[in-house]
Amino acid sequence: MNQSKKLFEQASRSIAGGVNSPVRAFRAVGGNPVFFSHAKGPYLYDADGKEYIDYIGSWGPMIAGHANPKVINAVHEAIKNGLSFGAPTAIETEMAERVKSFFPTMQKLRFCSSGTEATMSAIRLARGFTNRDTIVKFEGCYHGHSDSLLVKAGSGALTFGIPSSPGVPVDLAKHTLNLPFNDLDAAEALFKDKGESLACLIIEPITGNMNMILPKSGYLEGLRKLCDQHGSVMIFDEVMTGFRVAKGGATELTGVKPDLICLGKIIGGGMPVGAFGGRDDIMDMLAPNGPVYQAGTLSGNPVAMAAGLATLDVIAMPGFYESLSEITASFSKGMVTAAEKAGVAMQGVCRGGMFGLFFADQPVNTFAAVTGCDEEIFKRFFHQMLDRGIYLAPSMYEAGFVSSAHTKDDIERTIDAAQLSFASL
Ligand code: KE4
Repeated sequence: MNQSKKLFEQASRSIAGGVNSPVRAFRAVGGNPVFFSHAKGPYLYDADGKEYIDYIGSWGPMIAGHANPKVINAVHEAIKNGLSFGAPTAIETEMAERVKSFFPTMQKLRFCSSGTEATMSAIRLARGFTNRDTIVKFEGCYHGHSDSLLVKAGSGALTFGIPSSPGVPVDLAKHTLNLPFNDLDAAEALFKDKGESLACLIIEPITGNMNMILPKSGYLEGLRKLCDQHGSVMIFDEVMTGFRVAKGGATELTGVKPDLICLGKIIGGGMPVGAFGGRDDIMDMLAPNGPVYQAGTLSGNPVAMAAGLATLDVIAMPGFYESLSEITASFSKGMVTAAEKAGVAMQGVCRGGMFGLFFADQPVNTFAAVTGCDEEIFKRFFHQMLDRGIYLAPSMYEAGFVSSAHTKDDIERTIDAAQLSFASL
């Protein structure tokens, strides 16, 4: 019996579902999750010592590759000074100023310890700033697991939301409305009907949780205009896309200026860091300056800040995004070409170090189109690639990631494995 299977059985006796986050359990693809013992550069090593080329990167943070020496050294140095003070440190200010240099619309920000905290806090802030309760999210977008954001569309986009998880009160869920992503007409209809009651809209400007979908031309600009017309706060959830699709995330790529931005993943370089920030007048509503409460014991933790800063040093190097975009594009093109040669319909999209692959014969730009992709083929492909030492996200709804540590040889090995896998589907 392989070590991962044994470890999973043992974990399942003490940890709910055997994992500390559901997607890791392989439920969407079947089989047992792989347990890893260590990682280096683009590679993960499982409990049996088998090497994998990693295209998840811990769900985004590991853009500089696993165990990047610069990041490891920075953490080693920080740890010598102690782990946590629960009091302000200069490194938090240094990190805040550095983040603002990547995201100039963030006039002020606050650190927290996860993307969930960042988005949960941002919508509370928007509700407090506007004195409105109703928020808008987009079907297929995921913003972490706070109650107001675990809500799906009711019978129609214009009706109140319903909980997408037990434990979320119906009375709370009704304050969250869902719109279809990339449908500006639907957004205009909702704002026409309810605009004056909408505290905010929160969106993944380039989605990653219904796999990777780019906004249609003019879509985000249209949402920006609606928020301006109705006094609603525009929140970009860049937890995944921030520092990933470009140095300044989707905000830089699209040129649309949100009122608040939520960050996570890469900002911590693998350590627990989230952040939210934006317009001064909104952020000044946050305690202790203002009445909107938000807090966190380990927020701005100096060791996590050191990991984040070192990671931002790496990605700020000249040419970083040019070479990352180039190798990611070669990966995406190679996968689609290999699929075509095997007579398998596949669509590919990528920006910066993020990619989306769809088993579909047409480009995918809506949630409905994603759900129409061939999940059975995806599952078989996932396991074929896993057997060949290629670690893709265990869900067809997840985007994938390339790091600066991936080499042309890694991409060639991946495409070779894909050719064999497509032929065996
Ligand atoms: P965390 O609380 O997991 O740090 O961040 C939540 C979050 C918020 N916003 C976006 C756009 C996100 O993608 C996420 C988390 N992403 C998932 C994967 N799609 C993390 C993996 C997991 O849940 O284990």
